[in-house]
Amino acid sequence: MINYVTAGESHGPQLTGVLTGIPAGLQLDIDAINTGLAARQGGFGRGNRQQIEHDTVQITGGVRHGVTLGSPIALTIMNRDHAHWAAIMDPVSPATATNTLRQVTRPRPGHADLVGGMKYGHRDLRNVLERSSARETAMRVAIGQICKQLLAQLDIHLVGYVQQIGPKQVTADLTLSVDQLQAQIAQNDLRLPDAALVPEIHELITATKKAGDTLGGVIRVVAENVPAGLGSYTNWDTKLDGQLAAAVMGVNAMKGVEIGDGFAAASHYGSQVMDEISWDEHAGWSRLTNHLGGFEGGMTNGMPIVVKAAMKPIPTLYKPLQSVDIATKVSQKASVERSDTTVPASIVVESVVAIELTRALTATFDGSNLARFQQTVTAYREELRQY
Ligand code: EPS
Repeated sequence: MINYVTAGESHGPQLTGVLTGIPAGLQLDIDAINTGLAARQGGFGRGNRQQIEHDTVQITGGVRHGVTLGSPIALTIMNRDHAHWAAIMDPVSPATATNTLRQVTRPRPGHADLVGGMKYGHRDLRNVLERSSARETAMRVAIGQICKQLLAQLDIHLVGYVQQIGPKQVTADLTLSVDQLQAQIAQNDLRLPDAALVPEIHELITATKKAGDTLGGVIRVVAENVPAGLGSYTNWDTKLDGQLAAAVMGVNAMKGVEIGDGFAAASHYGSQVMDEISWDEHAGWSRLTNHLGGFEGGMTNGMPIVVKAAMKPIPTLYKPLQSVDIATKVSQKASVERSDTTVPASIVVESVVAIELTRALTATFDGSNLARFQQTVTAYREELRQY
């Protein structure tokens, strides 16, 4: 079963990732991983940090001649900005008067600063913000894009896109396929499936930036051709929708997760929400609708998986909010750190969904070797079709 860990501070030397459990024999497309990293960096509303970084992944373990070995995959993404922080973020040299400058003592409301400092006993809140920064999500995207490549070998495809930015909501066609969605979002710099609102949202972002404020939004991820029966109804902690929700909520700034119709289902009648069952020789078992977003009883049901995430506005504001200095206890404005007005978090949410689906598949089927993994999943799909 796959697992992963990331390490690294935002202005430290590098981000590090270790991914275990990817089958041997997967030909990695490094360019595609880097395309995912570029998507995370790009988009309208990004701050100046992204002009410094050109995120590319280096692979230093678990892969030979471009093909996975089945051993842990070690990944590095360099922080170019570290050059400007070399002394202050030096991992080894003892602290001195000069390399501890730029301390942060005025926590930003909504960020991890204050509680992180309280919990870990840091008096310089830089020790918190360096790790809680969304910079870490670069590594999750690299890992997620590797998982996405494995999923593609099973003909499972997914995409994350933006449905809402601030109050501006796109009325997307919910019947679009992953391919169609991918083609649509590639045509604008907001990952929106409908370009009509792009000029309006550009204006909103520009005005928000001018006002020193930030925006949140809603992200939707769709995954197609996921076999039925991943996850389990037998215990609360084996329900895959719960695991997906935890992974999505684990992305910085997420405050809500929905599966399928989510909260809207609560105000409808059961007859409007349950997806009626059908069967045919070719497609096997299916549902006539997909209100439940591909999940019944905590298990995938073979319909497209639909996950939505609500992201709060980025808490780092150029027009800072009220705070209290942790050194003096004097009420002051929060510290101002470089920030973004909006971020392309949909590629991050897409990546963590890819990771959780890969985890579920590798937990269910022997994932030692890609060819065997594919054969086993194909046989399983055939068995379910005939059930
Ligand atoms: C980010 C990198 C960070 C921030 C941002 C996201 O880099 P820096 O602090 O050097 O500007 O731009 O993170 C936050 C503002 C935050 O509050 O976490 C990134 O690479 O996504």
